[in-house]
Amino acid sequence: MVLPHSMPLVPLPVSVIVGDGRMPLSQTARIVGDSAVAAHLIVAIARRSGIRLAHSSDATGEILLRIDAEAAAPEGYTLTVADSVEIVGGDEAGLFYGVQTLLQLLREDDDGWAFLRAEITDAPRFARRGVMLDVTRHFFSVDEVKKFIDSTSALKFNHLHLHLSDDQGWRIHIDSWPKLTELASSTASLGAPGGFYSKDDYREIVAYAAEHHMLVIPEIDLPGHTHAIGVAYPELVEDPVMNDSLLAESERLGQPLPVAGEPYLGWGVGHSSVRIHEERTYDFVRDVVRELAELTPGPYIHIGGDESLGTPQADFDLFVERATAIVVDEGKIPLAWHEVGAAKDIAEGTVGQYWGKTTPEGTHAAEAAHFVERGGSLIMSAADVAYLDMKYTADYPLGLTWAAIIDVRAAYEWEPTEVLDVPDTAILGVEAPLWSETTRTIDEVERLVFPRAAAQAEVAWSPRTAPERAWESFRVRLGSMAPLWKAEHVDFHPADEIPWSTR
Ligand code: TNX
Repeated sequence: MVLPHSMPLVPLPVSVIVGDGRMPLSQTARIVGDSAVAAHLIVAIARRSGIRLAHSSDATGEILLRIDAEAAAPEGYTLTVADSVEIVGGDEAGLFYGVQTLLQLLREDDDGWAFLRAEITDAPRFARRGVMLDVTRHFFSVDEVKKFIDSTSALKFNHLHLHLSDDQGWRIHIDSWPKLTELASSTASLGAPGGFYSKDDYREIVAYAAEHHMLVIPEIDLPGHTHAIGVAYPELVEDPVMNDSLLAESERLGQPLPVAGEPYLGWGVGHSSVRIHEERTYDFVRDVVRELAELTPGPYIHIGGDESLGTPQADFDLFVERATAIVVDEGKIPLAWHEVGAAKDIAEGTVGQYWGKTTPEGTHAAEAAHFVERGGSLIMSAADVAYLDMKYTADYPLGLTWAAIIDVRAAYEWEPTEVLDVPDTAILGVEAPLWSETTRTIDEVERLVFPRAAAQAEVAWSPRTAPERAWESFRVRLGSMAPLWKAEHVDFHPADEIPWSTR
């Protein structure tokens, strides 16, 4: 009998027929086909096994890679491992994902390296499978972001949301407002060094992401989370407005309070707002959105909209209505955190990002639903399951706890279409955010992201009703990712819940 979790694959493919035994990886095997994906496969196999395969110079070889739009859905693929390997992608992305699956089938046993035999047909459930990296609370270099792209694209994530501005710093150069990076980028949380991306740096990230079939979504958080803008351009930002939770948390954590015009080193939220009744503010928003749109091949610009706690509701509504319209004017689709759905006249088609809990509280569900009423759709980032910055256990050294303590099982066991009362078709997919208040290095980021991002990858990719789309199967399959992560130097949290395998 074939055990349900007998193939070490995450996310679970649509259909897997387990084959008989293994196909040894021979030093002389040659790869035929599309060169970008082939080059990627050669490097990845070499890093895992030390065996460096060659690219075939003619049409013959043992590992065949090709694209056939008739043979598989967009982003889908078929993969056969028998006496040779064949991967047929429905498109480039599909071929890339087929290669990721093949790398999971590559295993070392007592007889050496081999591919497990299988016949797989696969395609994603949701078109949008995202991760977010907060580069404001702590800054991560271009190379670190590339490493993050490597490790998340291997799980078939196809969007990278970069949170580029917040109270603690502005991280992308804007030609028309140069003081943003000159004066407001050099610090981060708790005195950590800051940093920013030049436009060339940013283009390099976008291009690298594209090679890994990820679209970059830039976020400029507005109208709140804007203290840093005021460090560069004081005329654009109101004086800080304290709230009780900011005061209490700053006291508890021994963090400084925000002071107008000075870099903010704490991580309290809700104290800042741009000046909503100044026309200059909208010149600023338009310039920033225009320059970001020029750098962004993907359709979305994210304008934030969360936690504007000191902003009167009428002002907030006015601002987000104007800001979403500006994004549309500049040729992009606005994306915003769910609070923006409180405003009646947000631009039609604005996409909302829901970050409330799996049981919605207060006005969150109604705000999210309003995006759908305006012809938009939703991305699900339910904070009590999908937030990668929550602690695994109460005593875990990294992370926060405000939304929940999220062990791997909790991260896995949720259903994105069952949180809100909207049609299933309104849900574009899932995004797992990593907020970086507590993560000073990319290794620390990885320890929060892995393995829980793999849970979100499966929620977003795999068919909802497959028998193996269940915790008991997942935990065993997840355990088999350890040797792949080790080979790629991905730092992961070896959670007790998972039977980690060594090869
Ligand atoms: C809430 S989620 C925030 C962020 C924090 C995060 C920490 C959201 C849209 N806003 O400003 O970094 O909590 O978990």
